Amino acid sequence: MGYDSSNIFAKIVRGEIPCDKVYEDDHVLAFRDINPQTPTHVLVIPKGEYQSYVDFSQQASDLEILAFTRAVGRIASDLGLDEPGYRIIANHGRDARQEVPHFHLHICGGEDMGRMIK
Ligand code: IU
Repeated sequence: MGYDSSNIFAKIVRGEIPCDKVYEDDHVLAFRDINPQTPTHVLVIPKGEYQSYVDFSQQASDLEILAFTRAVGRIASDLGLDEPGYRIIANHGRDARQEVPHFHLHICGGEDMGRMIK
């Protein structure tokens, strides 16, 4: 199944739907999750059309991957999460309950999350 450009994050990237933006560059957009699971909960997405982690990691250009990877750490730092720490999560597919079919990382922090994945 191919990428469905009608998904909500595609609309956010195109500026058709607003978001609570925390970071943007040519390749990356980050915004606060509408239903935060932790005191700080930010989603980081590539602007390119990738449904999943594997699509992104296999199909994106080196520049996109570098920009994305660097942005994630920088965003977490800018959110003040380096200490006492944060969790990065990517849900892939049904069992992980990926809801939005545009690759995204969750940055979660601001409380002790225990050892289990939220
Ligand atoms: P998931 O990894 O696909 O399961 O996570 C999707 C997230 O997108 C989830 O945490 C939602 O709260 C979040 N979200 C959002 O921030 N804004 C939206 O308009 C929609 C979902 I729909």
